[in-house]
Amino acid sequence: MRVAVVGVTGMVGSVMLKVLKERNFKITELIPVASERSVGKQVEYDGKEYSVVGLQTAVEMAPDIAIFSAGGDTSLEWAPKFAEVGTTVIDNSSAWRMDPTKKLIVPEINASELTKEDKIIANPNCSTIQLVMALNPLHKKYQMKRVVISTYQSVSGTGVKAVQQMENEMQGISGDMAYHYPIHRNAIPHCDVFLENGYTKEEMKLVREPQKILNDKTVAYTATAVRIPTAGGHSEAVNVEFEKEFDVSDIRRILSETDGVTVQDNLDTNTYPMPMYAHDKDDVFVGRIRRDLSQPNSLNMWIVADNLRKGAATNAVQIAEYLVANKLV
Ligand code: 2RA
Repeated sequence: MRVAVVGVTGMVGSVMLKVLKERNFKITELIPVASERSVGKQVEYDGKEYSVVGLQTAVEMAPDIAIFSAGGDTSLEWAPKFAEVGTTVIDNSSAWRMDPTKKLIVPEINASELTKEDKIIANPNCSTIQLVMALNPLHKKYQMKRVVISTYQSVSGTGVKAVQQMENEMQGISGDMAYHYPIHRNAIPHCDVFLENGYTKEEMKLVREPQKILNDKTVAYTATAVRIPTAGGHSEAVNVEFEKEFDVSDIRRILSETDGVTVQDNLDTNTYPMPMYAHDKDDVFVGRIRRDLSQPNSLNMWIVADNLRKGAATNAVQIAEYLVANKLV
């Protein structure tokens, strides 16, 4: 496969290369793509050096697959140009996610929707992916009614500038600010931009994307997204109300048997998921599973995953693997 990685110099882009190598994705030619200011930089992949090229050059090379992590504006402008030359685009930005003509894919849930005609495929938001990985098997058996999510999101979700701000503040160094406020020893209830309805864009992703991925608009979602000074991954406190009565031990069994999900839930040994231990892993970790004593048919759980891996790069590579395995590219 001739594979372009667009946004190769960013945090997700570098994790993308790592995951492609780890999973031994069969690449005959890697095309590292970045903005004009990075053209010519050298990128090492699988023991070989590759020169970064610009977007127009990459389009003219017509790769089989282009995995984008370069922001929504770049994707809106350039994904269609790649598609026109026959490239299948897997995009990590929010640009195409809610477009009714585009598929929003978590391979373990809805990869079977994909066809040869899908030339621009949307990768869901990181906090959405880890959420639906846990919700999907439970929804199938107990039919969700309403989901309340509070997220505790790593600074790595914002990018290099935010990680640097946190590290500077930890060392008492002043520097560029990725956020309006200090993040060290703080929690900022403001991920992405505010909308007219008082939610942030990040929160509305958690309201809308799960309905599309699980193909069920009858389930109501609400969310509060908070940035906290961690570097390992995103955490979510999730409350789910089901239509049907459930047994907590059956919830644990279902999650334990779900590919891509690891249950870490033993209060006797203080076992529960934490971002520090989810870092650089591909599974979605679920713990603190317990009945919500305040209302019938309701459950609380805690979900943690590495937002750069299953939340972005690994999910995108898994989509590419599915496309190749099913001869859709
Ligand atoms: C964040 N999910 O964490 C968003 C974008 N990566 O900021």
